[in-house]
Amino acid sequence: MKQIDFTPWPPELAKRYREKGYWQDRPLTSVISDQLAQHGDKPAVIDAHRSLTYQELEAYSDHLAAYLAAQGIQQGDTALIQLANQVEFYISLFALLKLGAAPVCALFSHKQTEINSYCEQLEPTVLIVSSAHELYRDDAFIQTLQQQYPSIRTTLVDHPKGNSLLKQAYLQPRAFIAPDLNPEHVAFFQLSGGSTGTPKLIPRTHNDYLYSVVASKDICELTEQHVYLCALPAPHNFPLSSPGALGVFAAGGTVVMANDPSPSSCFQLIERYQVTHTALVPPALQLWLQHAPKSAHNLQSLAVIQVGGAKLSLTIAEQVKPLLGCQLQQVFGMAEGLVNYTRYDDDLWHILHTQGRPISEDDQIKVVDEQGNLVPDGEEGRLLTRGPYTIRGYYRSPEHNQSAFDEHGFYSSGDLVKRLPSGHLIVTGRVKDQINRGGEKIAAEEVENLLLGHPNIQQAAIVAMPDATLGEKSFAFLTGIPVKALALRKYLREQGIADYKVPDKFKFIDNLPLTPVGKVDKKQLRNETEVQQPTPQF
Ligand code: AMP
Ligand code: DBH
Repeated sequence: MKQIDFTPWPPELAKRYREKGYWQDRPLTSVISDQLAQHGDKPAVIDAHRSLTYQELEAYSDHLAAYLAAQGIQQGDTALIQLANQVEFYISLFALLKLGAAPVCALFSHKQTEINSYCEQLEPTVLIVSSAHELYRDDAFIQTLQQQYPSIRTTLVDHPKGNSLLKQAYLQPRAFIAPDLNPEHVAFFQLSGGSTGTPKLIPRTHNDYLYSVVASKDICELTEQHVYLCALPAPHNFPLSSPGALGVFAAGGTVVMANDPSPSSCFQLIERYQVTHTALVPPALQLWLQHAPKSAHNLQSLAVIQVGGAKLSLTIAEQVKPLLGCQLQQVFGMAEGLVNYTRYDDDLWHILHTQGRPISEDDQIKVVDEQGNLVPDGEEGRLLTRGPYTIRGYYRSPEHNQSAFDEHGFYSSGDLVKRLPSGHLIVTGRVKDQINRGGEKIAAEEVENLLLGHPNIQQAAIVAMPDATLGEKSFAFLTGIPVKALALRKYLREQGIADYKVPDKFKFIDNLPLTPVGKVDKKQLRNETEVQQPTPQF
């Protein structure tokens, strides 16, 4: 039987995680199968077009798994899903999980460059995509992928409104004979925001992910009464697992899917389905705060808004209760593992000022200085972590793993934090070469490499510049023969990268500033972006 590569936890830690009951040796799909006896008839998930009970979600994912098995897809294979926020996302994810064919779930905003990189790394056997995405409006891109990656045997395209091969495959009853899965093995791949040239894949096992989901569900006290609005892109680790849709399923609750996190998409759904919980990035929360006071929709059912993905400012945090009438929960997580939550019974200061504390008492945290020495509580340092649901290595990236993990297997997230005596963390900055554009992560190197492909460009350095709404925007400093920003945007779009990765600003300069050791001095460039900002007028 083929097995998907991943870096295992050392046996003594694996033993501990089992003994402490974190690893249950159960498949990730148990989040739905466990509900069938008691909540089989309850709505599990609702989108703009349909509503599925737990029984239907289980049956449809079985049918689709049986269909794929009949096509020769088997345990140890890999797959790629690119769907919008629609019930088919969970049907497809669960079908592939049941088969033991590990999918990567691309964000809907991803384009050729990202999809090619995932296919290159995974050699998937299955593609499940939506014709609502510009890449799949016709067959051209799919054919290119099939030629380039002969591993692809089955492609199922969904059409949002009409019938589709995907819908036929899951609606048509077929008996599914489930293979024996090893919950220690890879269930699926998460996406890293990354800081390198190619987007790294994160292998997550059944055991580690299920633990993070169930423990998150318990921290957030979810029950079958709760209704969760999935407003962020469904594959993202936050709305999938913190506690996200999987946590809501594990509690027997209902997931309502919004097309996007805007107030115009979400407020009506909150009222209509009496939504109790949701998860937002800070810029979306800001829009909600602006629109809620004048909205005709009744938002009273909302009990908790989780906010994470990027740093939430204190002034915004303070407005949640007064303007939305619900509890704020800060969440600081990463697709690589570690997730921190403020707890409902934390005092107000910790809820407003910190990004929470880890899920597990076995989440080990080190805060270190540049030499790797531990710094005392309350002082800023780099965050290192390992634990029962934090990966020990990226997929097939031995070189990058050398620097991303220390010799004791601690993952270096690239975040600067302060730890308080209570265990809460405050995110104070970042050392990784990344821009966090309102929760959407941009690996500077990936976009710099694309820009270097332009004939006029000699050098490229992308840094974050402060932005009132998004927290950060991206600023590209370039050397070479000047090209207009419009032309550079067009060039990058032609390369097929997600729109959010296209720099917000471009500037040609004579030379990039260098540090004493001769590396591009991004700190100086960041200072330069602040100079560019208009001074606020009072
Ligand atoms: P990724 O590794 O792409 O899943 O992105 C995770 C990163 O997002 C973290 O390492 C942080 O840099 C950032 N992040 C997530 N949540 C928060 C938060 N609540 N506050 C500040 N930064 C955050
Ligand atoms: O930004 C993230 O990646 C993130 C934020 C909140 C995350 O992965 C999570 C919670 O699980």
